[in-house]
Amino acid sequence: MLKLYDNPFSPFARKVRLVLAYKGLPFERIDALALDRHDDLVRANPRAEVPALDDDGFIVVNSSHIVAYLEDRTPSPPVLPGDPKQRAAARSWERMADSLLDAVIHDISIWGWPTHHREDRPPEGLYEAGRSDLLGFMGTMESALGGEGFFCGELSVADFAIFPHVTALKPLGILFDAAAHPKLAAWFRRMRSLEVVQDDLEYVKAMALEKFGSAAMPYESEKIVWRGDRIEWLFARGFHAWWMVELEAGRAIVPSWL
Ligand SMILES: N[C@@H](CCC(=O)N[C@@H](CS)C(=O)NCC(=O)O)C(=O)O
Repeated sequence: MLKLYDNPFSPFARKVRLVLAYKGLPFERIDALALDRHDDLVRANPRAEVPALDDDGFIVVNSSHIVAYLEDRTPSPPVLPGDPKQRAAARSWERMADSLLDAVIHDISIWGWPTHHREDRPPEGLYEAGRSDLLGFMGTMESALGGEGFFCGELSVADFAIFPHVTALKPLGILFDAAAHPKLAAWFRRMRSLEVVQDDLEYVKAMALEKFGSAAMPYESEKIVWRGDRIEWLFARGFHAWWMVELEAGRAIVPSWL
């Protein structure tokens, strides 16, 4: 059986879980960011990142590569459109979700994580910079969507990649404006009505209760893993000095293939 090095809350793992469920592929989950599974995860992925997929001993890492592998392995139902231009567009939306949406949401949400009880305040202007960039991207999504259907016509990896990030906006106080974003709001409702999406949302909720309900914290609660795009956005918005202090204080880990 397929084995997923997973984390209930990771948007990248959520994308892969949605694709696995949509393709009807059963899989075993390992809560691989739990501290007691760290060594297993590093054996599968030296960068110690989820998701990683183990298909009978063959390991694939990086969510977009896992989705591409699953599409080749089990082409039906497809998560890439048949038309070459729509396929390219779907991959491009996936990349925007994985790089831009993830980076901004990650960087401004740290102070609200249930794992890390930080006593400091975000650097001045960080939340506002993130909010402004996210609102800009919500406008881009609104313009791209039609009145019905999905980002690239049929349901595709574009939708599965974007959806987990969009669920994170409300807790950040970044709301759809029914007047400004009617198509995005309708798309979100459409996504939430899909059975695979509902099942995964139930799973995320159940895991939040299980993992954060007790005093014992299964995950890292001091250090933050800072991957490329997440650092890049901070630097692009002028918060490099704050990040250097994090690094020097030993609160920042930078993943490496080595
Ligand atoms: N490019 C990778 C990014 C994966 C990633 O950033 N995973 C995060 C969780 S969202 C992670 O495993 N971080 C390690 C940690 O927090 O310990 C992918 O698409 O799979």
